[in-house]
Amino acid sequence: MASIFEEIADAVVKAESEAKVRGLTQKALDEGHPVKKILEDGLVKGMNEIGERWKQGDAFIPEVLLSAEMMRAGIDVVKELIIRDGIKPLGKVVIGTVQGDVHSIGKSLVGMMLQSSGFEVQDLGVDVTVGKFVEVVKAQKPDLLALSALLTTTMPAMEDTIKAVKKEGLKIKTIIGGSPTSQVYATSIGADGYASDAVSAVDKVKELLDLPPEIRFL
Ligand code: B12
Repeated sequence: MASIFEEIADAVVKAESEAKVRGLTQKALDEGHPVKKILEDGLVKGMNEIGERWKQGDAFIPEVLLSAEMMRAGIDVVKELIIRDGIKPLGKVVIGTVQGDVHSIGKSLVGMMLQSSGFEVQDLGVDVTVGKFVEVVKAQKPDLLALSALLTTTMPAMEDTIKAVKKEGLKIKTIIGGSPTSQVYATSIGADGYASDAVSAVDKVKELLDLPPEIRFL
């Protein structure tokens, strides 16, 4: 018989309904299992599995996004306990698509993968002005700022944002991505990192924050 953790992971992968994931997560809590185990062996495990399938070409983006919704529903159930148990995120990330650009799918995937790997992610959405990025970074003091651009015409907004954040003297790592960008471009605008897809983005963020590659929730 499958364990409750396997059931949760399976429900995230299959993404039948949020209610099912919520119910199973609550059941695991009622049975007295630790939140960390519910996260690591259930919700996050399921999310990682769908991420792996996508990487191998065995799952498509809508399926990944749906599973992410399932994971979020489960996390909602354990949220208060996460805080109570003092489970700390690996770091805080602010992500957004830069000014003038409304492409959201890749950015959301990156944010979601980071979240399922244990980072606290604040997604500012699309068409985010330089001023908004600076304002949020000043207020939230995240460890890392992640910028997405899908248009060649909006790439310069990445440079403007990085320059503006640095000008404020804020100590923060930056990573960029999106199809027209590259490592060469990242270096040229002073970004600390670049990644070509959501899975390698997680590895790169860990590297930038000096975290070991295999680490999950602290
Ligand atoms: C869907 C789409 C749209 C949708 C967006 C809907 C949405 N909610 O996102 C709509 C219809 C709104 C749209 C509009 C436009 N689009 Co459009 N769009 C696309 C399309 C078909 C797919 C993009 C996508 O979602 N890909 C799937 C995701 C998963 O991939 P991704 O975005 O590349 O993200 C991955 C990586 O790049 C990386 N990544 C992404 N962000 C980040 C961030 C970080 C920090 C990191 C580390 C990694 C990372 O990881 C992601 C996951 O693996 C592309 C063509 C294509 N095949 O790419 C054109 C494309 C991007 N669009 C294009 C254009 C021109 C436009 C318009 C100007 C069209 C018009 N004339 O109106 C408008 C611009 C609107 C605006 N101001 O932004 C061009 C851009 C050309 C260029 N190089 O400048 C493309 C390439 C199409 C083309 N071949 O001409 N578009």
